[in-house]
Amino acid sequence: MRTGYFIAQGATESFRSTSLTTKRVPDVPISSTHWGTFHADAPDGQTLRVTPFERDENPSELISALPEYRTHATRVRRPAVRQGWLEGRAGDVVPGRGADPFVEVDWDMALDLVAAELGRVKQDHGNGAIFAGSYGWSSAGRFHHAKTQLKRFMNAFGGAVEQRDNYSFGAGMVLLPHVVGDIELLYGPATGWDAIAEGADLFVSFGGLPARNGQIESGGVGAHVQQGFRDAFRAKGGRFVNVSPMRSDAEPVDDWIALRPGTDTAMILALCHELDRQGLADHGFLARYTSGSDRFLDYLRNGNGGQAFDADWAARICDIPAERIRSLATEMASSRCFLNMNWSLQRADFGEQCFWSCIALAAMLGRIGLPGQGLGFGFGSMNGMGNPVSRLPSPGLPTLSNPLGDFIPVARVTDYLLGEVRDMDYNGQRLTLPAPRLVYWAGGNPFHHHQDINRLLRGWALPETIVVHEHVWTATARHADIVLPATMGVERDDISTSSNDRYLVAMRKAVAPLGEARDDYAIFSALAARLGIAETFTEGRGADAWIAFLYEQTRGKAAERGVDMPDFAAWREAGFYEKPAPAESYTSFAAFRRDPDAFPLRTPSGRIELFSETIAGFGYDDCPPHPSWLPPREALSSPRVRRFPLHLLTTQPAHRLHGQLDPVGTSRASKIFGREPLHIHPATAAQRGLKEGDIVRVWNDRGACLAGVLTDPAMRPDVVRMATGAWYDPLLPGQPGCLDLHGNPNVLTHDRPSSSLSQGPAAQSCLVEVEAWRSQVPQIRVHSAPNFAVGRVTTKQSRDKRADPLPQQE
Ligand SMILES: Nc1nc2c(c(=O)[nH]1)N[C@H]1C(S)=C(S)[C@@H](COP(=O)(O)OP(=O)(O)OC[C@H]3O[C@@H](n4cnc5c(=O)[nH]c(N)nc54)[C@H](O)[C@@H]3O)O[C@H]1N2
Ligand SMILES: Nc1nc2c(c(=O)[nH]1)N[C@H]1C(S)=C(S)[C@@H](COP(=O)(O)OP(=O)(O)OC[C@H]3O[C@@H](n4cnc5c(=O)[nH]c(N)nc54)[C@H](O)[C@@H]3O)O[C@H]1N2
Ligand SMILES: [Mo]
Repeated sequence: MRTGYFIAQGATESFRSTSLTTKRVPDVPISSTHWGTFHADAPDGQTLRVTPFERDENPSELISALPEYRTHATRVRRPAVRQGWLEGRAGDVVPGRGADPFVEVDWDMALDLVAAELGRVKQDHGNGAIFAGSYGWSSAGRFHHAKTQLKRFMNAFGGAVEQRDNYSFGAGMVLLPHVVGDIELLYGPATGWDAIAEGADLFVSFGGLPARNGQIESGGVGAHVQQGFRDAFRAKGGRFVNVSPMRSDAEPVDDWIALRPGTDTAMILALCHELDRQGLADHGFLARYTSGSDRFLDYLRNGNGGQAFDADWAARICDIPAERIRSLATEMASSRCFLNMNWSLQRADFGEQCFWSCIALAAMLGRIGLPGQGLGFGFGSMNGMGNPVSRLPSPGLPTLSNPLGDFIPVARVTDYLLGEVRDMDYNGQRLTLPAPRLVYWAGGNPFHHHQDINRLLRGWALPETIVVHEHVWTATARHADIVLPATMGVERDDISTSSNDRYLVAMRKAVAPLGEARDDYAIFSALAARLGIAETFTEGRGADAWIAFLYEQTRGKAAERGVDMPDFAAWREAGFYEKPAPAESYTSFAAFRRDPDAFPLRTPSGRIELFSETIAGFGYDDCPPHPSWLPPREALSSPRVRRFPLHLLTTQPAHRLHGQLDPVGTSRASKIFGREPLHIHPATAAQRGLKEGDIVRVWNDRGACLAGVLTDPAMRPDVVRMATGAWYDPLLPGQPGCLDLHGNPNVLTHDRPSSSLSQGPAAQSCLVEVEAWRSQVPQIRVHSAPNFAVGRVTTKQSRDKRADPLPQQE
């Protein structure tokens, strides 16, 4: 490890990013990840040296973990097959997934097995029996994006069942087109921080602006800008109000309103009610720019069974003073106000309602479309929200079309595995799908991302075959039948960029692939050759040719928009291309505000819909046609609180990206006796006889995990918090319901949908209890290599038993 990198000492949540040097190492290849861009080389051919990108003022410490990660014991070095599966018969469901040892095999055998399985399932059951949704973040480069590679491969093969929407903002993504016509508010272009600094003086953020989340941007971060923009806003005298169960969500902060989680909709309805009551609502705006405001106002005034949605009502639900709600309403109405709500809030029971009510509040304030005012979603969720960037098309591997067209909403994966997608409501449709027989995952980690892992395990046991490409032995890889080792970003050339980032980085291979790892593209090309679809999949291009082709294609599209990019060779030589700053600062809905007839929204009314006839037509009890308060099924207000009195929030991890980097560097250093920290108020800990550093069991009726106590006085005493991403490490592998030794909070969360509209994930609605762990603390095993059966088996015997490999066709 190079000196100068900050390594977290002990179990704190504090992390710094600025201690990394930004000195340029001349002529060292550049590369990029979702957490930053850097120069990297390996003079000894093994050990990476990394230095942050010279244009990044505030690089993330996460890049310092990469050298150790690349060669870590958990790296998948060779193709491996689950022993029980290998010895089983094709078409059988062989028990033992997650528990059996693996047998390492050579590439030819592994590829023959996968090709034979794909061929068999397609022939016997059709492409609809294959599930290749493969949700997950993969790596930053746009060509070697594993999930996209898989999609293209499967489409070339005749299609497979896919996943729609995402875990990040699944509920918002389905709702927003009904309300404002598209999803720009969610992922940009968003109102620029430059516009906010000029145009706003009050920034109210539901869920704060956690600096930890600003380390990340999907597709690759060139420069980390979030903290700089926030500081600039405050330096200009902007006031910052954090509405969140946790103060640490926004430091520094001028005001902290510590409401109960899952109650923001109640608080916002009360703010709306207060604006209406005090005559502060902008009725001119409502009349001109919205439709259905009369229905919404009627609901606010009378819709609560005779009880007004007023500040006194909300105060009881949110557990904040009614006076503070009233004063905030006045403060908002008398300020140039920008509202932000983080994505996390809609990852909850009836998560659509908080986003919709936030839009209603902004509409009642009447500032939508004024420079730097109005609202946005996710400014505290990722680095690039509000980053002023010219919109250029991003390069991406074309996925071909899926002749099947079948999909599941992303978070319904366990229902689907269990065969329970029957007449399922989804955004006005009804979905019915049989359970899959073959599951294929590349670039994602369902044992990280999905809720209620014990239920997932029951579904995961049912397919005949599960294939995973991975570069590390995640829990998902450990629960697969065939695991193919994939290269990491630093081991290949690529193009990294994100629509919310200024840079297009010419990623260069810094080091040879570890062990026998191959690019996903090489793996799929070899499978395609075996299956007779090589030409369709590759179009005759190798990886180098594709990267040059995709870059030049992007450059051509940029030229059509009057932007002149360097040619491929010049771009590579420079290492990156910086997109030009936009000509003027951007505010969401500015054109619509200027002239709503000339620039109508793509909603049925052309206006912001505060009542949606379309959603009314769906008739969903759990998603009414206007912003509404529906008490969450699981929250501090639900009866369940008598058994499980603490609300668990599962936030994004400061020290890693999801499950990526978990066993190394600052992630490992942040653990307590190797367990994931549980953030808990000191009084709540004391009530249970717990102190800092103790090991606890966190549990409810869905599961239990171990964790380490980290006290934090600046959070609500009835809320606890665990970051996502500790690799699932079951006491009894393969057995649903057993203790997770490590601290993966998804053994505790429920996987019921946010609503019938979106079927989105609702992880934040979760109650738990915490108690001291008095037994011996078992060892973590998931940060070591899995169990391998002795020797490398290439015997024809087991191969022949499985299936005859298809003949090579290249
Ligand atoms: N309880 C709870 N759960 C949550 C959330 C929450 O707030 N609470 N948040 C959710 C959200 S927003 C998200 S986005 C998801 C994230 O869930 P995921 O995206 O599934 O998490 P990652 O750990 O990023 O998984 C990506 C995997 O791809 C692998 N990978 C990386 N590069 C490559 C490659 O080039 N080839 C191959 N074959 N594999 C590669 C990595 O090793 C890693 O295991 O989690 C969700 N889960
Ligand atoms: N370091 C790091 N950064 C990341 C990621 C990562 O893995 N690591 N993942 C990235 C990804 S994929 C995504 S989608 C984004 C997600 O971004 P978010 O979903 O916004 O992130 P979270 O950390 O889940 O939540 C943000 C804050 O919302 C607050 N919050 C939770 N529930 C409530 C509530 O009911 N009311 C209020 N008012 N506040 C609440 C929590 O205190 C939390 O700190 O993060 C991205 N950034
Ligand atoms: Mo996400």
